Amino acid sequence: MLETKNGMYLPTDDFASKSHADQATYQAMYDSSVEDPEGFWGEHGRRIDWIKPYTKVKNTSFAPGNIDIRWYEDGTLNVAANCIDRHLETRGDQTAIIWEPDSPEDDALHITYKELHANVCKFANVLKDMGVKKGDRVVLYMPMIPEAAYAMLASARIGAIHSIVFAGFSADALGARVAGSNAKVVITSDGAPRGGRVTNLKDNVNQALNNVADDVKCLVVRRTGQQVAWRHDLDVWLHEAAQNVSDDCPPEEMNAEDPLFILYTSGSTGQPKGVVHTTGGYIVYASMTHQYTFDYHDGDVFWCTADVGWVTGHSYIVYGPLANGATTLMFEGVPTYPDAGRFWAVCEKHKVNQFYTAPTAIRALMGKGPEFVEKYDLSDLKVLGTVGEPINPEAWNWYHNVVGKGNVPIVDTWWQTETGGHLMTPLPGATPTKPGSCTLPFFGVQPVILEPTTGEEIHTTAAEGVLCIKDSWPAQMRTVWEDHERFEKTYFADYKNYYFTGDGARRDEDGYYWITGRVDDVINVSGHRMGTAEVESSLVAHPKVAESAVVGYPHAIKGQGIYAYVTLMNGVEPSEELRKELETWVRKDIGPIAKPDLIQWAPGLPKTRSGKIMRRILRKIAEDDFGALGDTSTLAEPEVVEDLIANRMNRH
Ligand code: 6R9
Repeated sequence: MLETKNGMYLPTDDFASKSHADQATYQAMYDSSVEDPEGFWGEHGRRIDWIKPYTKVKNTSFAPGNIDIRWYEDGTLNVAANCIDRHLETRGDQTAIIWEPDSPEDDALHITYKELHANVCKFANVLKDMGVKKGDRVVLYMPMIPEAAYAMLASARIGAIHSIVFAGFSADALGARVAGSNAKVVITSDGAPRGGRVTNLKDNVNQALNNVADDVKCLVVRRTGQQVAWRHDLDVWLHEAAQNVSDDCPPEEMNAEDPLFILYTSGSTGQPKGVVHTTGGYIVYASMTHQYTFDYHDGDVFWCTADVGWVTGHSYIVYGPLANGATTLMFEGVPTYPDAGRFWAVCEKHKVNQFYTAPTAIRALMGKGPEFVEKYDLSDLKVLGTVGEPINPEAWNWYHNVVGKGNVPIVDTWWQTETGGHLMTPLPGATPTKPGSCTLPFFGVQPVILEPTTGEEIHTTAAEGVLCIKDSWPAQMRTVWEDHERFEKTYFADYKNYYFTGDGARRDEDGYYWITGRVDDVINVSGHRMGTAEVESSLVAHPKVAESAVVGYPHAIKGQGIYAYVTLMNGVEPSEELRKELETWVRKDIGPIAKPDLIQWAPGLPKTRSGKIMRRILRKIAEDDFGALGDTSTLAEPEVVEDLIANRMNRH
């Protein structure tokens, strides 16, 4: 049992002594990382193999009008070589990837580093044969199969920039991202089995490409063997093309600041933006956080349950673990198939040592009862992690007591697509934890809390406000794809000289951080970021919809649910059929994760006299907390609020 003191769970002496960092080591390393970032990152950059070693470490500016972020800018390297080739001599026969398929009836795969090398090289040569060159964009729309990792690493190997679109996104969303990055090739599979059902990925790709361009090629992995509509001039089967290519492909020499990948993410305004991560700083930081946050040691089996379509899958299924020569587990399925014990069955089967998942999954499984966990031997677990949203203490305690049997440290990792890796997290051998707090910053990270309206930094230990970061860290995003102005506007304009996270936070009297949620119009549904503006623009694109406002509301499993207020066109009658139609519309337009949970027919929306929708009021009504609506005196038509309250959809 972990001992507690003042409500904090303490690392055991035994764990601390074997860990990469105990409390004293963390403190010493943290202090040196902020006092001398050049020296610190100069030293730790050498955890990566460079082709041409860097002489410059940090060259970063958050100054208004000159947002410029460079790390290791004169060094050259290849990320795939760091994730594969450099391990061949020492661990060529060690398993690099354990693949657990959707159905427990099917065999798992164990792919060694040698096999990974051959598979990635072949994949890279196939991409080259399809005309992909250094700097070209490649879009991945893939199930969780080893080929998704091969495709990422093959792109990195030849210097192509990958952009992964989560396979749960619709054909339309996929099309927009292919067009947005002007991609040459889309990589997909025939179908994607998940939870016993199959999504027809190739069909979605055909539909997406039909609307976008007529010269984008498609590389198809055979996963299910189902029939697919084939475009004879543009489609290539991987298994056929791979027969004719060599299993060796020399890695391209990349500059540290060459882009490694683009990943689209939702913001408070407009359509999702392409977050750009580069090569050197990203891989240094992904590998270092993977090692320290999870206290990963040689021989451990590491499992991150995310999808490679999200940043967590990029940094902690593929890049961080493989750069460290780890054994990383990739799971194709879902936590509740064939039953709610699947996660724990997989942990037992593959003797998982570090397990990393999202609070939404924990809450869903918690509701099914402890018996699904108790059936399995989880004694190999050494560290449990969470990511994606604040974890409520109830879920934290269940994770701690039922999964960890009271003696496995939990790391609550706070970070973002934009940050590339963990920014705040406990280290399991160093940091006493408090349920619900992401505790303290990682090396080199300087969080600050600002007063929201004045933008002044609050210097007292206990503080609450908006969360910003004072200085750069190596895996920080560098720009928005082809829109540096949007980068500056989104992250550096509201609070000058700081990186603005979009999150609110509280710092307690021990200096521990508690994320209070987004302060912008982004909602977090099952750990997935969704811009309310995106759902609104989808709804208003429907011919029967005049206007719409979307807000989040507390949801027991998902964290937040999507609540849509919809004003219909004159003469259109609300009906259950129309409600279904709108749900399907958004699902098709963006993807299943954007489907509104609740739709309220709103004859009018509360607006200021200047026509601004008062979202604060809409949030309160959606939360069923309309007793405290605050100041409504600036409303143009106060009576619309009465109607919205009377017909609210979420009643406790
Ligand atoms: C990695 C990832 C980022 C947003 C972030 C915050 C929320 C993530 C969290 C957390 C509280 C944690 N978030 N981890 N909130 N505690 N441990 O999730 O990236 O999809 O870009 O989302 O998620 O609001 O700003 P991304």
